[in-house]
Amino acid sequence: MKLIPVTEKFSVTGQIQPEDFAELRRLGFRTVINNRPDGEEEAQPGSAAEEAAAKAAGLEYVHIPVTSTSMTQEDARRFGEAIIASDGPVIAHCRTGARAFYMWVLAGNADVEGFSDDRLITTATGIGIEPAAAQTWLAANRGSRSAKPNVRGFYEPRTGSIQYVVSDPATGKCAIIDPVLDYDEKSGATKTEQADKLLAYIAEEKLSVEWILDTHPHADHFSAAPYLKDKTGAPTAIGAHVVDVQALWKDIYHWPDFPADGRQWDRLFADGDNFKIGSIDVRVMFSPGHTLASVTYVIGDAAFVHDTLFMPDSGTGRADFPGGSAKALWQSIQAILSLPDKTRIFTGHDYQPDGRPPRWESTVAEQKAYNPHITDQTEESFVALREARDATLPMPKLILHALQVNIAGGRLPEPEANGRRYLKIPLNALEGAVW
Ligand SMILES: N[C@@H](CCC(=O)N[C@@H](CS)C(=O)NCC(=O)O)C(=O)O
Ligand SMILES: [Fe+2]
Repeated sequence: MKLIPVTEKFSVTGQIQPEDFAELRRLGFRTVINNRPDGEEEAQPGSAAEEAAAKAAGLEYVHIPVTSTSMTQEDARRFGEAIIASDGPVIAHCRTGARAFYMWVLAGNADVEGFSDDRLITTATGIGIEPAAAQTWLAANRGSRSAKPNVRGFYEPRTGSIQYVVSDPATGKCAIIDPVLDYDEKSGATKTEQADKLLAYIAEEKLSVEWILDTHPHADHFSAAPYLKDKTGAPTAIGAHVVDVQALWKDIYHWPDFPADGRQWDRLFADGDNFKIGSIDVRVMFSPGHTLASVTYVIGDAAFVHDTLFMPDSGTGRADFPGGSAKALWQSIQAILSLPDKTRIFTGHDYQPDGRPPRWESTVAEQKAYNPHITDQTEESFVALREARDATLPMPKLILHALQVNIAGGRLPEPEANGRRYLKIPLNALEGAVW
């Protein structure tokens, strides 16, 4: 068995035998991916035998059969997900290791890990692929695809929210993430200053908006998604579990006729859904815990993690809103941290501890090393810490204002007969009063 490490988490090898699986487990692997269709040659053990051997050795097993001419986007997506889902090193094999290696590249890992073509060719050569063949394959399949989007964050100081414009430098296409509609609760006034700033940047940079995305139904501000859709014509989207949040809050507001089916957005994303911003692949990860519907958008090498992880000096988002769960939040955070160490992490809020200037960008490696809610924590200790802290936090001052707007996709309530819009505030509906 010749194992070829590609990264710390990922290695490839040629055909392995059932008796090798225990040794792989001993070497620290947690998942085996088999990229060979059954029956390529007589001596091959076959997927069923490999699966049984993996089970016996305590390894996860994933079969994604491909040939060198039939590697699809969907295969690559499943391959990438199997790596993310694994709680430790992954070994992928085919006959020689070449297909497994190419699948790793197709799944976008080489871009995220910052591998140059030269480094990929060196790795390919170690697997036994001719350098010229590797070069030709990379030119055809890696191409000029940019996986490093430009990310511009716009800090909104009233609620400490960060809004993002994420663009593909190759095509000028962009997405807006978590835009804020300004609201002054003291006077009841709304305005579009924040959203207009995003539009001004988009115009200045000559970008074209492909998506208006929310990571979750926000509890502290109104979403400006409908305003921006009016201005740009771009579709709006959110995580598919928003219907669960709608069901929960329609009761709190006593709106029996509220359509809790997500029709308020153009698209609802399920876990693992893929789409593109220009030429850059986007993957949606379901990240519940802070809310029932939260999602992370992984856009090239950048993950928009909203209120799961804050900056490493600020810990994590709270998990005590209706439908929140510290345990689910821990699991969502683990999935985010299993992205490559260099992944850029963009958080949804910054509350400026000790009055430092607002910051919103970190990396997976920095989070693992410096976030006290992560470093040396177990699920149990995190849940205890999170719940203890949540017990001290008052509800966000706008939670009752914001949810009724945000479960309607950010639309303000319909005007009454006098042409004026009114919010509805339920009394004694939420736990967590701090007197
Ligand atoms: N003081 C803020 C608190 C907002 C808040 O609760 N933010 C959520 C994210 S939506 C959070 O996770 N906060 C964590 C914390 O305050 O430690 C307000 O009233 O708006
Ligand atoms: Fe939030």
